[in-house]
Amino acid sequence: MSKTEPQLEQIQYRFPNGFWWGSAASATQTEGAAAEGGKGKNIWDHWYEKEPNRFFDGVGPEKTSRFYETYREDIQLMKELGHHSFRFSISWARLFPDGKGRLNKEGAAFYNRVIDELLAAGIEPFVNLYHFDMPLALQQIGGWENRQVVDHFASYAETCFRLYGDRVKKWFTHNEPIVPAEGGYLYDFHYPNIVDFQKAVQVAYHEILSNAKAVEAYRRLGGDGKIGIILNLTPSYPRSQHPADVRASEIADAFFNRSFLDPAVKGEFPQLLTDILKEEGYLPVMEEGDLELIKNHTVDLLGINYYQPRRVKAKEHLPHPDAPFMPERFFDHYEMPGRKMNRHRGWEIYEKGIYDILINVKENYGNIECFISENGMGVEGEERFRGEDGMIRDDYRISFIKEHLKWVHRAIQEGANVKGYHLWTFMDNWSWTNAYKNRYGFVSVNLDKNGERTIKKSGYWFKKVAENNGF
Ligand code: BGP
Repeated sequence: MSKTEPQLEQIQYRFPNGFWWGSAASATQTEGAAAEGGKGKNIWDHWYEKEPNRFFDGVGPEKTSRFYETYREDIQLMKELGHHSFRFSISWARLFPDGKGRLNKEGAAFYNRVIDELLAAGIEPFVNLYHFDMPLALQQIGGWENRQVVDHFASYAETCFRLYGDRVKKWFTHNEPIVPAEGGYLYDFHYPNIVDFQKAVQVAYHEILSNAKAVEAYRRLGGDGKIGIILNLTPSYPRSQHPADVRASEIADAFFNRSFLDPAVKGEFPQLLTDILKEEGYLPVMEEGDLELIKNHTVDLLGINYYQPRRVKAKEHLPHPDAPFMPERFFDHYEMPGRKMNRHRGWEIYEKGIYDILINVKENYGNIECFISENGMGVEGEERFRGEDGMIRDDYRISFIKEHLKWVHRAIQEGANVKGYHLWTFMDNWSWTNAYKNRYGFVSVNLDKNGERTIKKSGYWFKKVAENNGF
């Protein structure tokens, strides 16, 4: 060690006691064993069978990172990295192969083992119920388009609370519920690849209703933990302060953030969004009592996923009058010159965005208890950073996390009620249609060596951050 190097690490950014350091993952992206253990098919299994070409390098969801087999070893690695908490999702089709009716006992037992193993390792399980993975049998009756699916979801949620609620104290109804609506019904990046604004609105509305019904079930059963929702909040920045640019950003914000944030946290829909849907003739079909149910069943805890901002400007060209109706009828995307990019994923990196979200939640959403439930950097070709000792030196990921954490720290100093930080993700996993193109993990997964795990430099760094409660 050189003389100039400090002997003791200086902690410049210290976080509140008990801050939750950990990571997040989802069932379809990690478990593999897609056709094993009695699991039913979900939309990913089905879509891949139909159109394998839609997936990077033709890699599908059948094996992914094999967590179904290796969860014990993986949880030991989490422990080694000093994780306090870990969020995973339950695969609806593993628990209910048809989405409803018969419970698959083998699937139920698997999640029991995962939960017990986490607890034995001193890691708190955060359990999410829906992460983009509609059981195929329910998609065949319309998925979230069909109101019956809302009730099937509520009974699935209730089953989970009964099975695991004695040990799981942090529940989440949905992860990024806007994604199934925009991916599946507007922008063609999720099954069923429909482009239909009216259906997208109905899907989103049903997801919101299903959140309220699950919250209702949790409270009715006397759940003694917290129930929340995880939203991807993308702050909408206008190109300029010109009123037309500002208006464009407010509308984008209403469509993409407030659409879920307002009903989940405040129990009501933003007026601006309701006005637009009414005026354009796209209000969803609702039933009597729905709005009251939503009003009375808001979440206790908000998970915030943050990757990138959304920059917009006033429209420059009017859309063709016959073109399908899209949110982009009200704004254009704006490519800010000189923006910092993660070119592998094509996403802008704007660290201050995380602070802006937290301050918005503090000021406009009653400072609800929240945490960063996902943040991370997907990088292609990380093997080139592997040293002779076998470790991937992902310094770019360490600085990505640090720069975001500095802003989280500042928000805390200004009173934001943020309780933790979870990286996306623990170990490299299957990124939907990007499959294994971009790697996000603290731990690498070598697909050529039967999924061999090795801890990356960021994993060791994060371990110290968790131990020191700061950096
Ligand atoms: C979020 C999802 C995750 C994860 C992550 C990274 O939207 O909740 O499931 O995949 O984004 O994005 P991607 O995998 O598309 O690169």
